[in-house]
Amino acid sequence: MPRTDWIRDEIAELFALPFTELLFQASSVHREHHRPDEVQLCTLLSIKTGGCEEDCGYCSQSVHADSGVKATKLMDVRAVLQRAAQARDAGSQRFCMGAAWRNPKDRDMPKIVEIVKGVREMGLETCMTLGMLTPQQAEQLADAGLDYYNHNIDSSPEYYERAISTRTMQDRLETLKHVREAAINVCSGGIVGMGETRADRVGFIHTLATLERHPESVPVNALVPVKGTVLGDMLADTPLAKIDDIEFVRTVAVARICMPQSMVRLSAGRESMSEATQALCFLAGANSIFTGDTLLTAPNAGDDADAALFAKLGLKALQGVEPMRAGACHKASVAAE
Ligand code: SAM
Ligand code: DTB
Ligand code: SF4
Repeated sequence: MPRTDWIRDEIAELFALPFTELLFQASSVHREHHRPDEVQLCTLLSIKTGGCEEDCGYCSQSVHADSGVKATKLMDVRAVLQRAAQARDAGSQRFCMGAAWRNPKDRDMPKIVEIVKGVREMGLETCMTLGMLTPQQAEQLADAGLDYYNHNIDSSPEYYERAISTRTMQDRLETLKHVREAAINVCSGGIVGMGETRADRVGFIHTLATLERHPESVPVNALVPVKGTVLGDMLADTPLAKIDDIEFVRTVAVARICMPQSMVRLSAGRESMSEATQALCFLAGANSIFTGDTLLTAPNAGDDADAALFAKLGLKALQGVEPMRAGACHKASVAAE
């Protein structure tokens, strides 16, 4: 089991290493646990867009933002399955579905369950991100066969309350607990470049790396600044607050060292990242990306750009990780207790 007793000072020391030393350490850890030439391909679909009552300062889908994103209803099961088939045919391994909800209502659950079952039957790993869950809802998703649940802690506990006021970090951790207890794999990460300090980035990784079990997937998003959101507008007014590329790569490297077995996903923000920065992220231990032209509402790098980058770097798509690996193991250990 990887260590979960990290202290903040140790993580700060990793951040402060000479860049070449940090990358060497991260790359060495990466090679012990993963193939350095393989990257997991995941596809995202927004199954319910906009109109969210939460006030996350980065998000275009909040009713508190003036971003121009139109609210939609939950998509039909057939339409979702069509998009999943396209993703599978384009070589994606995991289909991640997001809903702009504070939490799903119980009346939404039958449709969500049908979607999970349908996507899974196509041979794709399934991931959902629907906001906060009750223990019962987590069980329903587990029974439907959901492989992963994405629920980000987003930043340090200290910075969290500056970015969001309608829920707490503790609420987030509660949902992660329900997901773990239902034996669904955990996907949890956050956003870098929201104007937070390095100490916040230390606190962010510390929170994830000291969970009882590390998340199986750790998405590291670079803020996509959206006009009309609090943080998007703040960055437009104070361009110096924008994160430096090297500091972003450092964050990926430290996440890799502190959570050696997790898949570290280079998530939002790749569209405006240079090939060289992305290459450094892969060297630092990122081994998963979102494919396609769109994330949930924001643009993504796109398949042509990714094919060109993979060809240049000699990277290939990771094939066939056994879904529910960690969850199945956890369920067995819970049953044995
Ligand atoms: N409503 C659900 C929730 O908050 O968990 C699911 C959808 S929410 C859009 C999923 C994640 O997307 C957020 O936790 C955040 O990390 C990321 N995200 C949202 N807007 C972003 C932006 N503008 N730039 C980067 N990441 C963003
Ligand atoms: C995650 O950490 N990143 C994805 C996924 N989980 C759901 C979402 C990125 C959203 C980027 C902004 C948008 O598309 O609106
Ligand atoms: Fe809603 Fe999720 Fe956006 Fe926050 S991040 S406003 S919870 S959709």
